[in-house]
Amino acid sequence: MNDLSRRDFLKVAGAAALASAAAPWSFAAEPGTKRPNVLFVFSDMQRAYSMGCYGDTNARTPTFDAFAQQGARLDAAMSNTPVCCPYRACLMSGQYAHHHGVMSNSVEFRPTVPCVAETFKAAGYETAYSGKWHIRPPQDAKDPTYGFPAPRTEFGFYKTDRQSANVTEVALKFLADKGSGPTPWILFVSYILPHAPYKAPPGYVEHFKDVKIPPNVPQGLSTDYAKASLPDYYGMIESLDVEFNRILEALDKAGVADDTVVVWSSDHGDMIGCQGLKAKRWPYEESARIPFLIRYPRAIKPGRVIDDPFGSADFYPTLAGLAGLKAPAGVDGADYSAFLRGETDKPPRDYVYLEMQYAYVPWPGWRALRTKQYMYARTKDKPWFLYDVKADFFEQKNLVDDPSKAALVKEFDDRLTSLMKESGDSWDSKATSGDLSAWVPGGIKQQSQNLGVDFPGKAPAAATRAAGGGAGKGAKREAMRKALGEQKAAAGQKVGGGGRRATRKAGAGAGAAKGEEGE
Ligand SMILES: [Ca+2]
Repeated sequence: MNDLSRRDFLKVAGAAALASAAAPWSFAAEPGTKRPNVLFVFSDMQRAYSMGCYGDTNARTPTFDAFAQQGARLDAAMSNTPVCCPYRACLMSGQYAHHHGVMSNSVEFRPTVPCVAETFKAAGYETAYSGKWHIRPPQDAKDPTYGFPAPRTEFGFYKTDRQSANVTEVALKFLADKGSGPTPWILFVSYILPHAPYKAPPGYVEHFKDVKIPPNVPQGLSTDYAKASLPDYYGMIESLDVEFNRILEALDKAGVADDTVVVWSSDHGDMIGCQGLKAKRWPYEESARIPFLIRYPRAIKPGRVIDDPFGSADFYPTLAGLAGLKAPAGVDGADYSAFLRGETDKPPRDYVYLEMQYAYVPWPGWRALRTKQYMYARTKDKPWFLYDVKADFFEQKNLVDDPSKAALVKEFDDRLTSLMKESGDSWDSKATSGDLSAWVPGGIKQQSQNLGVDFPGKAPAAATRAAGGGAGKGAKREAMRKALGEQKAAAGQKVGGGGRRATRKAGAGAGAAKGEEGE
């Protein structure tokens, strides 16, 4: 450790307790030592700006906030394709959607590389998975789980279960049985919360009665929608904070916290009225930017904050790198492990490439490029937006038509075009399986999930009227009733209910569940 890093460490660590730990992170990966365990915990539909450690004063997240101080907080972690199945396929394979095939939900996963659990298993790791899977199948023991245990085994629990405790229990049992054993392990824990429907477990929503609405939520329908949704959204996140604490305590009890790489992240975010939009599949920060907190006392400096872009395709090669393993050739992601360990100041890439073929904008969707300072997105037809996310956190000033930024827009556009080409993506990229008829031009998914704003493609007439486009109160009431009614209807559904049938449904892809639950 050089003097500079020691000074930095002491500055951030501060507390005597940490100082007395003799900076264990400086003694990384000695040859011949046991490889670290990996505990990857993630939620569903949790945007980065939803926790105290990410600056959100609405949130009550003491465990996440303390955890962020114990490791690194990544401030530009992005979901390469911010919707359920594409993200999960990306997480497992380290490949972009146009390579692993899952460009939308309900599409067959066709990785052309060994997946993350296969790589760890081949290196002698024990593997385990608990919670929402959503890459079909697995339905029974013969179905592939890409290196994880078969379904319905003790540590192969593939269930979309809104009772988070059920998912946690499997993890706690694993940590008690295997946590301190001689074999290194990799455990994924996958929660469905805070996914819509917005319904917090009992006892939480009361904490968020005075929730503040973000400044990029337009007045009117969008604000009403955010007010109706956010208290439960934050309540669900607080309940996850409690679950995560249970897991961390079990890890401590097993005595292997220093020997384990622990991550908290999410598959994508949720607009909840920001920009006048709902849900995900959007290139805006609330949809595409995800939390990523990582702790590994033997190699990652506590309290580090990283604003370099880091994408979900990078997770697999990076976790492998932290364990001294190598992801196979053919993954699209890059290995950030040397950067996270502080061995270099330069990350392997300075951008994240984002793609969404099946988007709420007209076919064939959008592509985007996130750098440390900017987010640039375009549709096939034209540039859509350029935001300076450093200066304009809530993306309220679109620079794409600003004459003084014309050269910058062109630079981003050229770069995005060449990245598309380099990686073999194109505006003609199409999924090769699954029923995607709802997404083709004129399909029912086009131009939905908006609360009356204008975006590429024409907004539905009803929503335009409701946003104040000349219609009366009746139309507005109707649009609000519809927006909130969809939520209530979804809340009333039995989701991933229980037993064999529910497990099959959860594993069977988006077509298995109604409405947003499938995403
Ligand atoms: Ca999701």
